[in-house]
Amino acid sequence: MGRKKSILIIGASGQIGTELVMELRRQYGNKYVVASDLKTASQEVLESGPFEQLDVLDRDKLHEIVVKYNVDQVYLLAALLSAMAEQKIMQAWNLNMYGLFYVLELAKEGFIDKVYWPSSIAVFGPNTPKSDTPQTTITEPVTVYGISKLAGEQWCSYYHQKFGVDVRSLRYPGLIGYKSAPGGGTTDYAVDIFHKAVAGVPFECYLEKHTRLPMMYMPDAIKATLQLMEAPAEQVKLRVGYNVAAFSFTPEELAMEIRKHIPGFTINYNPDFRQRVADGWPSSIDDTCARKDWGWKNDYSFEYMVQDMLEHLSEVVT
Ligand code: NAD
Ligand code: AKB
Repeated sequence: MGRKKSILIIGASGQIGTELVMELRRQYGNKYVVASDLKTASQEVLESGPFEQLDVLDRDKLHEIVVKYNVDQVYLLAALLSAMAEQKIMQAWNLNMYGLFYVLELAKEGFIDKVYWPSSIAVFGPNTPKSDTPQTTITEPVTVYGISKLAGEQWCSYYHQKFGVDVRSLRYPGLIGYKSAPGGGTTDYAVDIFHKAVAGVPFECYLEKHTRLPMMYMPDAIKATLQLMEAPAEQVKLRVGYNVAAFSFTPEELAMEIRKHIPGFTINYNPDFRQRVADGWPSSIDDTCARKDWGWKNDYSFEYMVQDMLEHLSEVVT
């Protein structure tokens, strides 16, 4: 596509990064997509293009990499997610906030043209309308992660309004994929359950059976991300995170759907501290603004996602 500058992904070895790097490389060319993370990456990522070991909190090294590769876009994925952040409060706040500040500052100083920073349904809280949660509503999160995402959204909006930084954001729901493992969220059960099901072992769920949460299949999340980043600036009317939605389900409904393919699969429930986190989140999301502003539309249904996950994970097991 005639790129002269590079795209940098920070936190590239995580659940989203592992897939996003490969899709960006497919679209823009391997050498123009620089993966970076504290930890090493998958073989596929390491072998197909540049990789840099980077702690996003090392401001000098971040600057050095941006200059070295002539970076004009940054996807900042490094964060501690909800369950982990409840255990490591200060570490989560430092990473989730200062990583963002350092990238926004580089954009303000003219080193970067465009920034992607993911937010989450965690910006909402127990006082938010639970079903069809609107784009603009009560946001009173009661988790460390949610507080950091809400503050981050406001900083994105501030840097856009005050300094013209082109920063874009989505409020992802729980993401489900078979290519990479999730890293410490409350919605991780919805990935782990598939691995247990194909291994033929029972699944112990840390959420109770009726906990309904919004979720999305990873190909849709990647599509939404790239669509937002490619949208003409005038269509990106919100510089806080856009609500995006696909489907919602409870652990019990997910187990029932899996049982259509693996009849002997069993689940039991043993709720832990993550139940409180999930109880504060919406059960479904209204994403009208994303649909209207830049044409978002999900492709994958709940039923298709379950079938596709099981097919792909079974190939690995057999
Ligand atoms: P993840 O935990 O799987 O990956 C995060 C990556 O960041 C890891 O590879 C980790 O090694 C890296 N990292 C941690 N500290 C770092 C540091 N100091 N410097 C550089 N890299 C560092 O997370 P994910 O699921 O890929 O999520 C990516 C982003 O999307 C996060 O901001 C998260 O809040 C957001 N998000 C994810 C989901 C989801 O369901 N996966 C939902 C909503 C929002
Ligand atoms: C988590 O559970 O922390 C994430 C999220 C919804 O932000 N998956």
